[in-house]
Amino acid sequence: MRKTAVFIAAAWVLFHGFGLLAGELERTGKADLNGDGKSENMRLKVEPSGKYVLTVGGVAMEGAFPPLSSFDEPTAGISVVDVDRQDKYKELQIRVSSSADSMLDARTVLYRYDGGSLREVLRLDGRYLELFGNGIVHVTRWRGFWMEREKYVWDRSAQKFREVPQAFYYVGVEGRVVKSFPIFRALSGSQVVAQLRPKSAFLILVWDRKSNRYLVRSESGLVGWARPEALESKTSLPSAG
Ligand SMILES: [Ca+2]
Ligand SMILES: [Ca+2]
Repeated sequence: MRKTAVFIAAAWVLFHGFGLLAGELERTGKADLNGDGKSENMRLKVEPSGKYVLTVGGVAMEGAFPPLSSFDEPTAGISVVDVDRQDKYKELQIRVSSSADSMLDARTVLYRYDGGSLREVLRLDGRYLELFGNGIVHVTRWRGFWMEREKYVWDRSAQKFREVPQAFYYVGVEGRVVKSFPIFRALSGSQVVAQLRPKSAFLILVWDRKSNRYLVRSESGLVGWARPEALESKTSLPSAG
């Protein structure tokens, strides 16, 4: 893990939530976001509905987070991150999450402030963001029994993030067969490689995004594609639930 790169150059301005029963969450901070040597005042106000107002250097912007599954003990935070150390800007990250599920219930938005306007550059719901400071970010999403990892790169000329798609997404989760199910030769079609035997172990290698199929290696070393329904209903996966 490249832990040292996580939130590099980040300065958490205010972080912890407070336990108001109703009403808004408010966070304030001060930082130079556009590299002109002068600090901007920053303020985030979030309503329980998820609507928010972000004010930076006198520029106000309204937005909305998708509702959290629980607004019990919500936290809100603003922080300064550096997407790309090669440019003069720093980005403002705003985030709300609930105590119910800190990953699924996390809403994150990155903004860039150029001195006159605020622009959204990345929005993540239920996903974690890792910044490396060189324009590369990793976005991680919990998919029930595994973590999907996506890569995005900051395009300097277009001033936005672009995804770097992968052929497949690494899963690397072991499980055990409860009820027999087939693994298939191809992503589509019905040519069966093997019927996995009850109580046998298997390894899920990768996921194909387009077809939503998982490549599985059987206990005896055969490889084929499995349907997600089979993995969800006919197996025991250690991290499920
Ligand atoms: Ca400034
Ligand atoms: Ca920068």
